[in-house]
Amino acid sequence: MTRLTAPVLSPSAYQDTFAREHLPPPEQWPDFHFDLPELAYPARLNCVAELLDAAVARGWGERIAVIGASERWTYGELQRRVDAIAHVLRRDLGLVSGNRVLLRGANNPMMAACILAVLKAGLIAVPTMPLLRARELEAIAGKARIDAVLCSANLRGEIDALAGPVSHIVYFNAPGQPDALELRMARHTTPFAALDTAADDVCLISFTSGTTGVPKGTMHFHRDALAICDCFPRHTLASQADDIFIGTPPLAFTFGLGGLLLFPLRVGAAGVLLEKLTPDSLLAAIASYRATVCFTAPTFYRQMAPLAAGFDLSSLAKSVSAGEALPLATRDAWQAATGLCMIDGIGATELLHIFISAAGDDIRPGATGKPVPGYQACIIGADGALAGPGVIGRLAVKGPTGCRYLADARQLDYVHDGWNLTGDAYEMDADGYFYYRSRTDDMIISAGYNIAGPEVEDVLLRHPAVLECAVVGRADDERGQLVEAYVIVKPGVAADAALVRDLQDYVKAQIAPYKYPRAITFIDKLPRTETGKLQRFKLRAA
Ligand code: 3UK
Repeated sequence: MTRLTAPVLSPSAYQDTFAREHLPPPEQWPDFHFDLPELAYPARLNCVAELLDAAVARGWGERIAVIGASERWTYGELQRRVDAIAHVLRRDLGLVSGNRVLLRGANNPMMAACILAVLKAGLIAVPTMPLLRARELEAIAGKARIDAVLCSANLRGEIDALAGPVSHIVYFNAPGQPDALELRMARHTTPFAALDTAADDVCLISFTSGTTGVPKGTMHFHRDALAICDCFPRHTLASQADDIFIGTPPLAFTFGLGGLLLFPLRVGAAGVLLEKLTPDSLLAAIASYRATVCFTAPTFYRQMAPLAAGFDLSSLAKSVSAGEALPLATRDAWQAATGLCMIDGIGATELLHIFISAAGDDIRPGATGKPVPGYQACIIGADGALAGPGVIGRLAVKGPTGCRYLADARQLDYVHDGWNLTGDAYEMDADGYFYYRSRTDDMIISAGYNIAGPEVEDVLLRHPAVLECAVVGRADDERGQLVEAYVIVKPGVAADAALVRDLQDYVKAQIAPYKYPRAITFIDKLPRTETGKLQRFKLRAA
């Protein structure tokens, strides 16, 4: 359906008009709402001027902004590095405003400085995950028409292997190398004045960690980068200047970009940026950096829970789980191990960050929560009409951020009637709490019954033999689909026919028997994306 009000954009500050030209047509945009006073942004806005320059002007120059494995930069020091990199990009490389810069690096302070410099200079950041290969990078570089690359030296292999020509490639974290970014930066010691961008100039093209198909680029404005800071962390998480943020999501994933960089900067707090974290090393890092807020995925919490007793986690006040559904079994295990009541939150690359969540006394275990202040959500039933409490339907969301795919017909799938449809099947209760059931296309339909895989997984995860599991629908002649569980057993457990029967009986005793897994396959590893998401389609195809 076409809507009557088309969005009106303010004049762009960009010389290179690629981003504006490749936004979806206005009638395909979601509605945007700025219903909180803090979301009333001025028409000209550079998010890094706000997050960094304004922070220093406010007197936070000596506060710690980012912490890495071997460095600790104040807001002032981060600002000087960001300015030097911005000079390199604009003066040395001659990039013009609106050009796209591909970024490649793991979580570390230089990667953060590079992202901020790109935005401050009026260029558009295209961050990429460290594990991507040349083929995948080429697809992204082609689609976003990359003008330059900033790459961490230890990840240069795949960039050197790129087939297409990129005019500028600069390597960072490369001290001593002849053409390192660090050497170029040393020649620029003057402040860089942030480009006076329009609040609705695109600053970020984030490619979805999508499980299938050609990657989708989601386009976000300068104002969006601030809007996510002024919703979830401000209202739900209630983060403060003395917080120390830590966690695993890559900066190239908007979960990590917000949670480990933008959120701390917005309130004068610090973000710890560490590479290659394991459950063990993250616990050790929380203890040694005295972190107060942790962001990671449910499986990571599940793996950390049994190890937690060995670490001093007394500094940790808040733990945020996102990226995938949080099983109740995992919530309980983490709370038993640490005393912390997990803050679950659903976010999406299309919406930039978390839009439904709950913290503190508002947490209702089993529910993701309620719409974060600034956002609205509802459930759309099979008939396309609004569904009331107790009915499973498609989750629809709107707020200050929303989906704008870079030149992609799939915009029509994600946005309907001004609402963002995330692809999740959800249910609401009479109090307005939202309960995740499954991805819409992962709902298992077996012999006429609708079965949500995550519900069966949650039961299996409570069985003492189960380390991890995934439940999917396998095609079946008789039942349409068959409930199939893939199970990783705990060390020392015999994965045999007796255990299969035991697991099946265990499920039947706790939820409606028709939901029990008729097939159980024991495996060593579940297929996951770099952002920790289970790739159910790979299991279904197995
Ligand atoms: C799923 C969840 C249940 C859900 C993300 C926080 O995950 C993020 O973005 P992606 O684009 O994936 C979005 C999809 O992931 N999901 C995320 N969180 C939850 N399902 N409970 C949750 N708590 O299917 C959603 O549609 O990779 C998460 C912040 C920023 C993000 N980009």
